[in-house]
Amino acid sequence: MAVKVLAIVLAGGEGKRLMPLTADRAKPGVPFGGIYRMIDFVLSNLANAGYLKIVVLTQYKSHSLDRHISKTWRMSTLLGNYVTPVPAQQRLGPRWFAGSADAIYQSLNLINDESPDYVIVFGADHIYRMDPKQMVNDHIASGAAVTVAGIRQPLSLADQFGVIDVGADGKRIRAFREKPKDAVGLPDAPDQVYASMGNYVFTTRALCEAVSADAQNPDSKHDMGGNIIPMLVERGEANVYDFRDNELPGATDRDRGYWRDVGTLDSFYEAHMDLIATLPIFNLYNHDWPIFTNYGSWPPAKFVHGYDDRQGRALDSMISPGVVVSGALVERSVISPNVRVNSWAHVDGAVIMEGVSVGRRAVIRNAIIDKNVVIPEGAQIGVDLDRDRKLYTVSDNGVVVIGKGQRVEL
Ligand code: ADQ
Repeated sequence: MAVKVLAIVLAGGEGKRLMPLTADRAKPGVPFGGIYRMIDFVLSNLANAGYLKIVVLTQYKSHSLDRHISKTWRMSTLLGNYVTPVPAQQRLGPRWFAGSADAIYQSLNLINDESPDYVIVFGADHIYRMDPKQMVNDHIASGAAVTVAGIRQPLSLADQFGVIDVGADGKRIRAFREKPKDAVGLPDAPDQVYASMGNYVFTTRALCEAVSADAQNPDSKHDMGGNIIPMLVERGEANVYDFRDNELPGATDRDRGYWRDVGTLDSFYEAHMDLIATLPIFNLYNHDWPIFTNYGSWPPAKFVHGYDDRQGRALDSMISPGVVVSGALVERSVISPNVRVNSWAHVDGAVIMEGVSVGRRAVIRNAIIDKNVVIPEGAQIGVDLDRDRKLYTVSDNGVVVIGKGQRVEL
């Protein structure tokens, strides 16, 4: 008999370090790569693997995320398939920001209704391609209670991840520490740690028991990485699945094993720059493992007024439908639908979201511009960072970020 699998996507993250992009939307709902939202990556990975019973647990400012899910991820219900956003129900009392394990505890009824053999619990804010079926098969073969996806990451980032210590067999997790400040490197790579990707496969009964026991513990933060995984590691019931073992159809030598936690403005920006290289570090043009989305009915992008001293063109960039580049030059940028770039403007190294208008002679350099911002004629963004710091958010690496609805001064 076929194995029954339910997928739970944790999409309640607040994404404080992505402010102002998360000022009025949940982190998994932040637009990414011109036409996508972050959550499209995990949902596409699940859908491509044939896992089509998906519960998306939302919480923080989930309105635009809910709208995107219901618009984009409507499935045929004929075969019992669904992608359903489920808001937090606060069953543990009125503590709005109880953690991800609490979110699952509150959703036990959904698990009971489906009675799956295994439950996939994946995060919603990473940019990557992965075939989860290979991880599920690995989990089933091992007989573990939980399998955690692991990937090598720089030691300097250890305090942002769950850090995994594996036994001699390379599979059983000996110790798991959530965001340790004093991590040490791996024996064969002192500048790296083995990090949890925040993606888990559980045997259903083990998950239900673990979150139920955790719910009774007043000292717990009710967090998957902070409490549930360490609990199962202590019992010797947790395994790791090495992301390097995931074989993806259509992957190139360059983008095999690509995974980015875009938790900060700089990592969000850099992940966009990974898309636009001639041989991209992350290749969106892999049709064997498509990333699905829905961005409305825009006409094709258009480039006009490329004569006299005007340019009317784009280079090393991804330009979405509905964009008009009129007499302006766009370089090294990712531009979302319905953006207008006017004559003599120069956009270089920018991530520009839907509906932005860039006025004549404006200059935008190394910047992220959120939806519908109006850049007035002659404005300069990313040219004088001291000035920008007084008006906008500027990341550690000097990327200028202008939030949705923010007014741009001349
Ligand atoms: P973080 O991402 O820092 O670390 P967390 O903030 O709990 O952990 O977010 C994990 C996922 O759960 C995200 O997709 C988030 O949107 C979601 N989420 C958070 N709180 C939620 C809630 N109350 N309801 C629903 N969803 C919620 C985690 C792991 C680490 C691992 C990193 C990898 O804890 O061990 O290394 O992911 O990025």
